[in-house]
Amino acid sequence: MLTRQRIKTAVSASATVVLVGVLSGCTNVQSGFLPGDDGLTSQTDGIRTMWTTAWAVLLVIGVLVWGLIIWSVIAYRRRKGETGLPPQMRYNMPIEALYTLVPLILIIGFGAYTINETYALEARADETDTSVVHVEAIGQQWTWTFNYTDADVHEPDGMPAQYVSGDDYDRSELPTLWLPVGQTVEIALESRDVAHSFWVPDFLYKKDTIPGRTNYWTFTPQVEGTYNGTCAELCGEYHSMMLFNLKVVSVEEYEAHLEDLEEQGYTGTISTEYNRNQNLPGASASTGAE
Ligand SMILES: [Cu+2]
Repeated sequence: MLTRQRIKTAVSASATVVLVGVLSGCTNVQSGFLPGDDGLTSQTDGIRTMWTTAWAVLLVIGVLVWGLIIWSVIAYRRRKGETGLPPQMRYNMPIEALYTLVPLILIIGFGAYTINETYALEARADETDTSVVHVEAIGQQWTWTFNYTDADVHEPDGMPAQYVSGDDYDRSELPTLWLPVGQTVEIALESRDVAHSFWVPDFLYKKDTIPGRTNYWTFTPQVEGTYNGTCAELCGEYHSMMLFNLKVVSVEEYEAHLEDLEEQGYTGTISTEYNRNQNLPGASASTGAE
């Protein structure tokens, strides 16, 4: 009896700890412990919902499994005076059917959900839609080039983050990509040298820039603000300095910024002419015979 009492106390104590933990981190639980606020882009809410749904489902299953393990360890432990093996059972059809079916349903469910969400995230803009804003982000060791393809202007040369001491650096000196709020944007992602990755943590999405190919990220920024961006692919010695700003502004401010760039002489785009790789697959290789 005493043991049963102890088990009850232990169970209710751990339940209290879990509950307090969950309640005290309530806002974090709602955000799924992910960065950024709701609705920052047309994609963030879908990504956040997928993340939190997956965690919720798996946590329920986890609690069930851990509970069953702990219960059976305690309930079927060897008692005083017991010898030999416990009764050996061969199989239990209903339980075997259950633990085959439940994982199957889970895998199919998660698979379908993920594929669906991925197709939505990867959808390109309609080519005939003239309202879509086209920009180009080119990764290079260890900074970014930003071209505004529609307006045929570019941002000034980017610089790797200049650390003053420790993690201290001036964000205002980082290359900055401006985007208009509420407009669908298609970012063409390219690389001049090795694989990099264009990552805006608050937007809950990142995409690699691969030498020799163009990736696209199509979305609508929905909230004005300046967001931190970084390279998410270990790309060499100064990878950690490969930072940028993403500035989401009103359409008027965006237009004014493009005009500014033009007036300051940042016309044209800095495109593939500065790529370092000359030996990409499919490139017409100049042979040694020449
Ligand atoms: Cu990089």
